[in-house]
Amino acid sequence: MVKISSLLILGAAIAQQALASVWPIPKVFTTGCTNIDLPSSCLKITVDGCSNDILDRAIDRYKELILNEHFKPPLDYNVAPLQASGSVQGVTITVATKNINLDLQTDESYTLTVSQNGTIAINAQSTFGAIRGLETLSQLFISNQGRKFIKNVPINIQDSPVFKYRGLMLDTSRNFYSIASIKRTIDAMSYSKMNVLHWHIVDSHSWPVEAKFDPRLSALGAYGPDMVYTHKDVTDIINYARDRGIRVIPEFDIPGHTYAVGLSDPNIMSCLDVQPNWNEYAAEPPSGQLNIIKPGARNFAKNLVAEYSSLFTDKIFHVGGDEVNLNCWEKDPDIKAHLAQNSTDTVESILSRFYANIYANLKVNNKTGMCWEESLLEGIANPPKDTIVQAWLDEASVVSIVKKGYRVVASPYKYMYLDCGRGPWLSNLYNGTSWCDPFKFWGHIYSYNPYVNITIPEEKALVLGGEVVLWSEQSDEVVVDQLLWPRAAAAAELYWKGPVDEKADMNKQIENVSPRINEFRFRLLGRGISAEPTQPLWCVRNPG
Ligand code: CP6
Repeated sequence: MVKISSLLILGAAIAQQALASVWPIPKVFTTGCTNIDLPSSCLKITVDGCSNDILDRAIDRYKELILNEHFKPPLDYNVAPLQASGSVQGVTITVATKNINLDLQTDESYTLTVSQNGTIAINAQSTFGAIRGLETLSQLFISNQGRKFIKNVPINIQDSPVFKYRGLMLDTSRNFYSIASIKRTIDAMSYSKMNVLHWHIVDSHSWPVEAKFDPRLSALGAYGPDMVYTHKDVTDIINYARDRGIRVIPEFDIPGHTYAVGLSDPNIMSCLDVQPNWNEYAAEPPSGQLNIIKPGARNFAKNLVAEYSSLFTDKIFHVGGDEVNLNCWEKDPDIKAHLAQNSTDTVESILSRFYANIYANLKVNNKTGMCWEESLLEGIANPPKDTIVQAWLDEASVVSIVKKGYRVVASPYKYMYLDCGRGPWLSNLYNGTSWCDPFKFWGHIYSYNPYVNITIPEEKALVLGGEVVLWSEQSDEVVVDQLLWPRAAAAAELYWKGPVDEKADMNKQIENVSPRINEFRFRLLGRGISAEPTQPLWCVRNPG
């Protein structure tokens, strides 16, 4: 009995090895022991059943990628020449439905079979499932002695994600990111099967997006005329992401983190640019929050939600709500005057009405709201129950959010903040370490379990998934690849295949995965993503 079970475990280990370079690892797969090659510079991919522009473009992309990519496992100079017992004949894709909606219902499951006679089949319920299958197929190819092979054929893969929401947040306010670098990030997300780009597009430091309702916002709030995303740019990015099965969820962070709004309309602001004791008014300088008592501020929020609800086509609209500072409003002369006249009001009740107004605007524009977890604290905001709440303060927040009945996206900063570990950006923020130090290595990200202390199935169902987050006080397009990759891919696999077994030895599990994330890092390099190394090449030369 002992023998049989250990043989089974050994068998599973060999099967894992056989799909060495696929990231994230598919849910279920079996492999064989022959190889097939890709004989010519031509790969036939045909669609059986429902096709559409998105799938047609994906097929063209993956054809190009498979034909042009020459992925070799690192240090393969000693690898024996592979023999092929057959050749790829072609790929047939079958998609069951015409549905091309990208939302929490999108079915990303697929099956992929590679048979010994060289026929390859991808079956999926939706276009986006087929695109996930094409990505996996592309990662099965390896180069050997100038030829391309799929090893360990026949291969049978049945794959689907555990979590519906596998996101990455990019902050384009603190520093600017070119459209090319955003698209490159979307490419890398698609290579690791992530499906949400959370675009934290504005913040206190700059307003880099065109606003038709008030052109001054970008004219005065952006870092320069060449650092503005026009409506056309935004649509271009949304379409680019959608082609890769990635939703774009915009965040317009209000009422805090809004100093840049004051550059065009200081009248609707409170505690604007308080110096030098900004820290009594804001989490970081420059201070400034919308003046929640002013009709002009309410109107600003209304116009903002209206304009960007139609520009950003996703159903979900993130309204921020993080790190508001009540002291900012308590010291505001307009608010003080209002409170003197209205004895039943408080700063909290004014803020509560302001939030209610924001959520009413979202409803008018047919959006589902998303917010940072502070909106649930102290019962001020009371967002509608269908609002998605993003947890970042603590792992335990995920539990308290689902206990309140809200759906949650997990981004605990101790695991998911990728900008951490590079010290302070302002000398007066210095207190030994700063922000979210230390740096999070990929294995730490990988070890996170969003289900910790959540056992009831109904509560587990409220955990939609998670997000890695790149704040940009100290990052821009020059360093974005190194900061995101391959660490974001660690989160991508965690949310695709589910968390690792907490009861098993965590170090051992991370060690088992490390050769594969290392290979994925080299695959990213080959695809133009400047991912950072995770280990010395020595580990490749001396495995185990
Ligand atoms: N900007 C905004 C930030 C942060 C948040 N919101 C932040 C806070 C603490 C750390 C890192 C980033 N820079 N708008 C919090 C959600 Cl440690």
